[in-house]
Amino acid sequence: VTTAWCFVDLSFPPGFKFGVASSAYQVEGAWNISDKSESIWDHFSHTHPERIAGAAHGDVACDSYRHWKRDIQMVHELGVHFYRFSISWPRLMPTGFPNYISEDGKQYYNKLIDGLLAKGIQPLVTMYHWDLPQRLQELGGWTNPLVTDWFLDYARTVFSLYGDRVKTWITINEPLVMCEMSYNDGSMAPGIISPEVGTYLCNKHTLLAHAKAWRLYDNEFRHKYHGEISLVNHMFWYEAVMSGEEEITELAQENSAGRYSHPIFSKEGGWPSSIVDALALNSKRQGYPKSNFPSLTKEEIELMKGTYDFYAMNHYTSRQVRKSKGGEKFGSWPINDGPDLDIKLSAHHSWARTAASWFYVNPPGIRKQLVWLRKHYGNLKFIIAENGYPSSGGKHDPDRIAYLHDNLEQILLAIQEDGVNVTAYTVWSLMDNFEWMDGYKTKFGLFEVDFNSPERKRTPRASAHYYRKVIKAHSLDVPRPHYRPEPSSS
Ligand code: GBH
Repeated sequence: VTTAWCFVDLSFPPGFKFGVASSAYQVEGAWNISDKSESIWDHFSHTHPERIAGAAHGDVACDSYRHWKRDIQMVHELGVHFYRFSISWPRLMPTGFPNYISEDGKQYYNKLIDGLLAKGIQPLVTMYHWDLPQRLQELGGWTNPLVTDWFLDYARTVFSLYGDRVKTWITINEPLVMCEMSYNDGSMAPGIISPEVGTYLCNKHTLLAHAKAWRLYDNEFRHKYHGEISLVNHMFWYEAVMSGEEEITELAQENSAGRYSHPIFSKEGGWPSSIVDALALNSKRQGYPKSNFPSLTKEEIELMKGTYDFYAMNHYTSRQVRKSKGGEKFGSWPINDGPDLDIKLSAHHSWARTAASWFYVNPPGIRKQLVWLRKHYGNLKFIIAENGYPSSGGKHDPDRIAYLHDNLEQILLAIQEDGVNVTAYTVWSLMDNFEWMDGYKTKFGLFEVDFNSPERKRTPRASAHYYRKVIKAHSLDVPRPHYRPEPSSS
C-alpha cells in the first residue's frame, strides 16, 4: 500500500457525501411509550440482564424519542449531508403486521424526516437494525421462511409512508452480524444457540427478505420516488499470516463478505461455491446426512440476483488468518462456535487495541476490502455506511480523530490510486449510545452523552469539530485540533 506522501490531492471528489449514523434501539428509548410493542432487544435485555455489561438496556438510552430536535441540531452542526437512522418496526407496527399502524410511531419518524429536510439534510433510512417485534420472534423470527413476507409488508408500509421524502434506503443492517450473534453464539437477541441450523436459515431468509423489499421498491415505488435501495454488509478485512495461505484467507472472506454478497452482487448469483463445499464437508463431519447449508432454487437465485442500487459496507477492523493446526479452536468471531473451516484468526501485534475487545486498529484494511469487493462484484457505487472508533470516554479524543483521518486517507487512496468508486462515508456514531452487549461502556459518539442527566445532555467531542472541518473543506487538508489532557476528575 502506498502512503500519503504520493497523494495528488487531499480533497474528496466533487459530489462525495459525508454522513453520521445511529440506530433506533440504541438511541430512541421510550421502549413502552404509547402503543409501541416489545422488540427482541427489549425482551432480551429485560430477561437476560446478565448478558449485557452493567445489566444495561435501551429503555431510555439517549431518549431520542423526546430529544429528536436536539439530534437534528447536532447533525446540522456537523454539517453532514445525510443522517443515517433506523425505523423501529415494533414502534411503527406494534403487531408486527400491517393490520395496525401506530399513529405516534408514524408521526415520530415524520417529524424526524421533515426536521432533517428542513435543514437540508438527507435522511438515509435503515429499515431494520436488529429490533424485531418480539411477537414475530415468538413465531420463529428470522428462522421462519414466512419472515420474508412479514418483512415485505413492513417494507410496503415504510415506502408508502416515507418514500416521498426518503431517497436512500437500507433494508437490513449487517445480516451476517445479526445472524451469527443471534443464532450462532447467541450473544445478541434473541440469544438462541443454533450454529448448525438457525444461523443458516437466518442467512437465507435475511437475503430473501432484502430481495423481496428491493423488488417491491423497484416495481411499485421507484417510478414515483426515484430513490435507491440496498442492504449493508459488515466485514472484517482478513489478511494471511503467511504467504501461501491466500486460499484459506479467501475462504474467510467468502464466509463473511461472500455469503452475504455473492447472491446479490455477483453476475452468476447464488452462494459462493467454496462455502457450499466447505459447509457440506462440515455438516458431514458433524454427522448430518446432508448439508445444513440451505440450498437455493433457481427461482430464489433469480429473485436475489441484482437486487441492489449500491454496495454499502460497514467496516471497523481486521484479522489475521492462518490454517488451524489439528484440533485447534478457531479464534475469534465469526469463526468461533460456527463451522469448522480450519481457520484460525488473530490480530497483528502492531495493530493498536481499543476500548472494545474485538477492535484493533488497521486503517489499510478498509482500502484493501474495497479493492476486494470491486474485484469480486465490479466497480459498483460504494458507500461506507459505518466506520468509527470506540473509546472509554472523555471529550478530547485524539485516537478517534487519528482513526477517522487514517481511514479517510485510505478511502482517498482507494479512490485515487485504485479507482474504486466510493461515493459516501458515514461515521458511527452521532453520539454515545447503547452499544449492545457492551451496554454504555464503550463510546462511539462524536457527541458525548451524559447518561446521568435527565435530558441526556449531548456535548461535542474534539472529533466532532474535526469532522465538521473535514466536511466543510471537503478535504483532509485541515489542521487537527490541539489537545489538552482532560483534568482528572479526582
Ligand atoms: C456495528 O456492528 C453495528 O451496526 C452498530 O449497531 C454498532 O453499534 C457498531 O457496529 C459498533 O459496534 O468478537 O464476539 O466480541 C459492528 C459489528 C461485529 C461488532 C462483531 C462486534 C464482535 C463480537 N460487530 N463484533 S466478539
